[in-house]
Amino acid sequence: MGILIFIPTYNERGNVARLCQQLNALREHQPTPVIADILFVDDNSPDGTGEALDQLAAQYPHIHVIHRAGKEGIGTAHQVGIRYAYAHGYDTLITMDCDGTHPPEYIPEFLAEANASVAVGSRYLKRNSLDEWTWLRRIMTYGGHTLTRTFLNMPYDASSAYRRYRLKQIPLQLFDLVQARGYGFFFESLYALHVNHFAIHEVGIILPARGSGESKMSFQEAWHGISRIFTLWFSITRNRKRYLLGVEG
Ligand SMILES: Nc1nc2c(ncn2[C@@H]2O[C@H](COP(=O)(O)OP(=O)(O)OP(=O)(O)O)[C@@H](O)[C@H]2O)c(=O)[nH]1
Ligand SMILES: [Mg+2]
Repeated sequence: MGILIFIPTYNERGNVARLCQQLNALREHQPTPVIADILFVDDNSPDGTGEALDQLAAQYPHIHVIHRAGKEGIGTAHQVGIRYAYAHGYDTLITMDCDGTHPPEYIPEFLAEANASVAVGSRYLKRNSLDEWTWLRRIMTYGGHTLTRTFLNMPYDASSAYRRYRLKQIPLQLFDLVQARGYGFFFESLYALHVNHFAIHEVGIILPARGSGESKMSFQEAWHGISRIFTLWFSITRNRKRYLLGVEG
């Protein structure tokens, strides 16, 4: 039994302490305290996020940090978090961004959902979900959603990183099917879960604008993400069984 909250970081020095404070406050949450360990994977952020995290880890025994040598992508960071969670026997994994756009107060709702293998924080269930976002970021988000709905045939918010996985219901091999190293990780992993009939539940969330620091969603990253949707679509059109668990190929 145990909950791990996983958070990837790259240049989030101005956000880490506040997020840890908010997550620690959930330990007193009523009627259901959220007692969770927290794992950060930092990619040697030039702004010193790694050192700030080391200080937090020294202060709180339930906070852990993995340091990687350089920026290796958000997708591979999530793979590290997922593998850590399985290796340490956690039965529930929550993943979220560090920039303040994923308010921790939704975590009790993610945990309360009892049946689905995956709960996804969705930006498309509430009208005012993206009110604080710039129009450019909204267009990118809706554009990506239209593509994943159309080409991957999934109704969910497939690029949302705010998720809850019940690891005892999902074999680790499911994540071996995912190849994307960047933002494509999110729709590729959700696609693999979807085609293997793992129950997916959506929780409507309202996203504030990013806290301090800058977006890592560069034009190049966005382009990689879009081309990954088409690569994935091409690959599943050629081989429908490519993402089925237990099927070679
Ligand atoms: N370890 C690691 N973390 C990353 C990397 N790229 C992004 N992140 C983190 O992943 C989370 C999401 O990144 P964001 O820059 O907020 O990207 P986004 O949420 O898609 O876009 P915006 O919120 O519009 O900026 C943040 O906590 C980042 O610090 C990376 O290459 N490695
Ligand atoms: Mg963000």
